[in-house]
Parts: sequence; C-alpha cells; structure tokens
Amino acid sequence: MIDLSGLWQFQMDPQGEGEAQGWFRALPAPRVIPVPCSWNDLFDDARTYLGLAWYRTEVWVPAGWRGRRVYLRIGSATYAAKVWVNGTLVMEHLGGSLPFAAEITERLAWDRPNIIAIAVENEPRPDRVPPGPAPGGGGVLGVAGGFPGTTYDFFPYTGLHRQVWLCAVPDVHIDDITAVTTIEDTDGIVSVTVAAAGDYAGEGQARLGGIEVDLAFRSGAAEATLRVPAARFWSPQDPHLYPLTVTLTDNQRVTDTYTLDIGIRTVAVRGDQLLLNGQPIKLTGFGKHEDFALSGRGLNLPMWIRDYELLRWIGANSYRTSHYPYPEEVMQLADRLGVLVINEIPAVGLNFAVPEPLTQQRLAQALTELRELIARDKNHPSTLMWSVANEPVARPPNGNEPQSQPQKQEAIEAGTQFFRRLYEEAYRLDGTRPVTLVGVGGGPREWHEPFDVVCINRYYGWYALGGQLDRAAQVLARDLDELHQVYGKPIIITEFGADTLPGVHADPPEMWSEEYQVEFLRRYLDVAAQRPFMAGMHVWAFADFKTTQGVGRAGGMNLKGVFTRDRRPKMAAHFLRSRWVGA
Ligand code: BDP
Repeated sequence: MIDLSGLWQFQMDPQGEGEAQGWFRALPAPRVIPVPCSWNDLFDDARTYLGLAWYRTEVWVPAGWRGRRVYLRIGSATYAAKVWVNGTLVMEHLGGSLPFAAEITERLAWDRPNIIAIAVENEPRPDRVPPGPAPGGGGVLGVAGGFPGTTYDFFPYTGLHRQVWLCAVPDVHIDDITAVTTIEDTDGIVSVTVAAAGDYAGEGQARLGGIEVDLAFRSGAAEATLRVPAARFWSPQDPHLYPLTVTLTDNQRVTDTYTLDIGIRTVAVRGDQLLLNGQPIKLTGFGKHEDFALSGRGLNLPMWIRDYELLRWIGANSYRTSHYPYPEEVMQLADRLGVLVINEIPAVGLNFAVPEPLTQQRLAQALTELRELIARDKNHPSTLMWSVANEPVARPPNGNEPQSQPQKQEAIEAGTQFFRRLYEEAYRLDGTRPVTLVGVGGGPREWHEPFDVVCINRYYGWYALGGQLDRAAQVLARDLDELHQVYGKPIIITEFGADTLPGVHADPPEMWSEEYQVEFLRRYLDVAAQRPFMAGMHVWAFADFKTTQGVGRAGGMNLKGVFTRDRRPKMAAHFLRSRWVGA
C-alpha cells in the first residue's frame, strides 16, 4: 500500500466549471493543501465554503506492482466525491465518513507519474444524510439563521478527511473476512467466513494462535470454525487480541495472506441488562466529536492518542461515535486499549415532516451508510452496538416551523417505517450486536420500539429547567422510570451536559459556571446509580467543539466539553474521575 498523504494541489470551483475545463488533468491556479485535513480553517475564503473544490496529486506506481491489481482507496471525502485517474472518471461516492475504492489497474501509466484528481463538495442538500436545512433554516437551539446553516450542532467541516491509498493485490486475493466469536464455558469459538476474489475454488488456511484449519473455497467463499481452549476473553479490563491469519495457497505456495486482530467476546441484551461476556456492563464515558483546531475533522492521530489517554485517566470505558463513523485507526485503538464503542451512522438532523419521496431518498442513503459501516467495522471487538440515528424528530428542526406545533401522526408513522427498516438491515448484516436509536427528549417514543437498547439524550437543567437542578433530577427520575416501564430494556443516557466557560465560577452554582457543570453531572449520575436498569451514562461532551455560529454558541463553540478543545480539564473532569476511578 502507498499512503498518498501529504501536500496536494487544491482549487475551489464555485462556478462548477472544472469538469468541463478538464481540471482533472491540471488545475489552472492551484494552492497547496494538506491531505488529510478539512479545508475550512486553513484559508480565509474557505471557512464557510461548502461547494465544489478540486484536489490533485501525482504518483509513480512501483514497477514491482506490474501484473497485480491496483486499487485506489479513499478513507473519507465529505460529502460527495468524484475521482479521476489520468483523466478518466473511476468512481463517485456519497456520504462523508466511510471509505470507498475502485480498481484502477487499466488506467495506470508505468513510465510516468499518474495524475489523481478528486472533486469534493459538501452542499447542504435536503436529500442527503445528514440532510441540509430548508432554505433559510438551519442553526442550533431551534433558532433559525445559524451560519453556516445545518440541521445539526457541529461545524460542517469539508474535505478529504482521511488518507488516500494505492493498494496492490494479487489477481486471486482475499476480499473480505468475517470473524464471529462465541463462548462455550472457558473456550472461545471463532467462526471465520472468507470471501476471495472471483470464483476462487482453491484452498487456504485459517490460523489463530497454534490452531490451524483448512479452508476449501467454492465460488470464492469458504468457512471454518476454530476452537480456542481456555481463551482470554476480550474486555475493557483485559483487551486481549488474537491474530487471525487467513492464507490462500496453491500447492502449498502462498498466493495471498491477511492478518486481522480479533477479540473473543460476546455482547447480548437480557431483559433490562446489557451483557459483555455474559456479565452485566455499565458504560461510563462520553459522546465525542472528531474536531480540532486547524485540522478540523481531518484525521488527527495525536489528538486521538491524547483522547484515549484522557479516557483512561478519567475512568471511561466507552464512547459513542457521535454523529458519524470515526477513522479505522481509531477503531483499532479501541480494540487494543479496551474501549467500548457505540458506532453511529451519520443519520443526524433527520426530520419526518417532509414529502415521502425525500424520506425514501434519505432512507436509501442511510441504508448505504449502514452497510458501508458494518462492512468496515464488523470485526472490531470494541464495537458494542450500532446506532442508526441521533435525535430524529417528527417536525422540521431548527425553527423552520414553530416548535410547539403538534407532531404530525404521518410524520411519526414515516419515522416508524424508516427505523424499522434500518433495524432489520443492521440485524440482517450483523446478528451479533445490539442495535439502537438515540432519541431526543420529547421525541416520538414509539421509534425506540424495535431496538434492543433505548438510548436517550436529556437536558433537564439546561435547555429546560435551567438553574433548577433539583427539579431537573426529579423530572429525569420520572422520565427514566416511565421508559423502563414501557420497554423493560437497558437504557443508556447517551447525552447529558451543560455549556461551561472554563474559569467561570459561582457558588451557589449558576449556569455556565464550572460548579454548575459538576452539580448537573452529579445529579444525573446519582439518579442513574439508583436504577439497576441503567446500562450507561455518556456525558455530552468529551471536549468543547466547533459548531455553527448562533446566539447560543459563544465563539462558534459548543462548550459542553468536560475538557476544553485543547484538552485541558474543567472541574467536571476531576469530578467524573472521582466517580469513575474513585481517585
Ligand atoms: C443534542 C445533539 C448534539 C448537540 C447537543 C447540544 O445530539 O449534537 O450538540 O444536543 O445541544 O441535541 O449540546
């Protein structure tokens, strides 16, 4: 594999003239941009530019790759991408947080550099997931006119956000591996399914530790089961990984091989309990964002290493990938470090008071994102469950209509169909993990119906009952007891928090002060601790993050972080550590 990260050429194309003028060969007036990175915080004229822009680079393909099949793989392009190799369009993709690839063998030159051009665009259109706002809409807190207009509360960072790779594989190669683990007494059972390119009908092996089994392929598919006696089961306390090596062989000659680190563990829901390896588990942690100064949503490995360090320090065993899939490296780190992940597709900002064809378009896109996510992340022991949406509503969000307007029954019904379909698809693709939907306070309760775990976001004491924390705690307690009575399923509060200006103090606590954030979080943790059906508490948010400009967002920031954007602890971080680590 060749990682094409580095400095590329870049040019914005507000008139949409690049394609007709052949910018996929040469850009008329390029500047230099790093890949991966968001473009917004780099150039003054690009801060709020979400339209079309071109990336271009050149690469020599090694002579040793001749005779192999070469693929171009893009880790993430937000939101729409068109890709050219040496002047030929090779692929297009929609959806900003998942990888896509195409074979480009026939397009390659071996005697000169190859030109790779990628046109990226992130217009807030209503048929996308996440959807763009209606004209004039957008903003946060139900206040229209936030800028740039979005249906969600984070900055619409744009660009090539993850690496671009060239990959070479043999003609006959391993296309995919699925490893599913179960537990029998002290043994681990690993079921391995392998897909090989074409109609491969040869042989292969699967090896795990000292155990090896043969794979007999028919029409490109083979299956095997390995039993690991006295296995070390993967958990946050002991995130043990076993290397699983799959090999294709031709008369004992290895033709392709791939090694995947797997964890042997089970996840299940029994009654109102969430079980890891058969034992009830309580999640401690956060909703997060991929967000940092200058790099925006671009892959930032130093930030991630620091974040995992802070998660360990504070005693968090988990987080949610709010509100889109995170990078592959980050999922691998979660496996290694023993962090449980609620893995979410980018279905944020959905509302169902829209014409039926629009809902259908969004459903098709959400299903694509779900399939791509499960294909990418199905083998990670750290992925505990799939989340198919964050805070869908049955009315247009963000002030397009008065918030008090009653939810329309058809909109609720449209959402019910939509989420049932997503649940079924997640379950069809991966019957081994719970599936959830993250609901908003006051949202339609029936949307939780098909899901295995009830995830809810609650802001009593902030957006409602501001300054009245004791009353907020009472309302929260009643709300949780009702939900438990209705569903009898595990409940996780996937968001609760208060905007907090670091350095502002008040005693008695007042909103926006560090003391208020501590007391807010304390109330919620206490209410949950008294309820055995509560399977987890995720504070919103891990760190302060950039969002769209609006009257509720000082400095264009959501300040509910327990850490500042540069990862300094607020008082609440020390408080959570004392609760979660006992330190
Ligand atoms: C919830 C959203 C989250 C917001 C948060 C907030 O799920 O994205 O950032 O509230 O208002 O509505 O801080």
